[in-house]
Amino acid sequence: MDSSENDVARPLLVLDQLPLESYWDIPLYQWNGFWYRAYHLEAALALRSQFKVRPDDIILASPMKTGTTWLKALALSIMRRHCYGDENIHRADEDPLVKNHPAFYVQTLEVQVFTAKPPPDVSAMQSPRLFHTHLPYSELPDSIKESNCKIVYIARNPKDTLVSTWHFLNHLRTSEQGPYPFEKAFECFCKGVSHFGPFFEHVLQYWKESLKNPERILFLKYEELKRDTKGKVKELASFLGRPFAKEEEVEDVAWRCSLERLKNLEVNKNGVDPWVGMRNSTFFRKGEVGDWKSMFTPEMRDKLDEITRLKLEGSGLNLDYM
Ligand code: PAP
Repeated sequence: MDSSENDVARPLLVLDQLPLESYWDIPLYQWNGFWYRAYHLEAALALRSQFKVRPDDIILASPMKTGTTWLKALALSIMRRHCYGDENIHRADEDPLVKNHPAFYVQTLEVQVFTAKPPPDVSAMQSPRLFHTHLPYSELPDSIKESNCKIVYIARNPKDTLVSTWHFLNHLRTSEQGPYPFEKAFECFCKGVSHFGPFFEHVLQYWKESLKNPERILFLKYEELKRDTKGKVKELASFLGRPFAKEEEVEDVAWRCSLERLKNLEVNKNGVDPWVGMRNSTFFRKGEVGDWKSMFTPEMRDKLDEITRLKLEGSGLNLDYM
């Protein structure tokens, strides 16, 4: 983006004309079928009118809490691994992840970039640029949809996504407020009300686009990445045009980006993100498949499984939800 474009007027947003829902006691506004906080929506509109994509940009995309941080770390490590050199394999000193949370390097367009007024000048960034978005496919800027830039999406089973979101959003509550009732969070999720939700429509949009255009959109699943990390890391690197030459390199990237390593880095134990003020540690929790069992009653499980079955029916997508 040229700096002159920073002056482009932001589209006028008349919030009080939009459908409104209270989500975790926070107002969410509906725009073209998806739910947003006011400042995310405003940033999304600025992004749509101002972002100038490059054909070699890489856009990572996800709903909330489906593996964004892991994917950011992996894409960054794959794209930058030539900087480490063979002699640095398994050495941490050249690793940007030691100095900053992955979100510092791969910024979320509608959370970190376009919420600033004016937004930072991303045209100065070296190619290939890496960005992330939580926006649904339909709400991406046309410039991204019409370009050949690569998009990598990560999805996760809905029950673990909800539990992960519940733990994360509780960090934003005061001790007087206490944890938000899980039953209410569950009902919102089932109704489709969540940041950038409905969850299923978000996932299905990217899934359908990835089927239409597999060279351009890679669809990953958190559970598969856990089950076969090295296999999926290789697939990601090949998709990004940076295939691995040696098995050792794959192991190195998988190790650099592992939850165990990132969680225990000083920056992630004690750092705070400069955009929202969240502690970096809140982005690294258990990373377990099936953690939903710690929160769901059998009735909740049956209800969300049935919603999932109906939503995914006929799509060919399996979200490992059973
Ligand atoms: P975001 O969308 O707000 O950026 P995101 O990174 O998608 O959040 O979600 C965090 C989840 O990914 C956490 O899952 P949990 O609550 O079930 O534990 C977090 O533990 C997990 N996570 C973060 N980094 C990694 C990693 N390197 N490997 C595996 N899981 C990870």
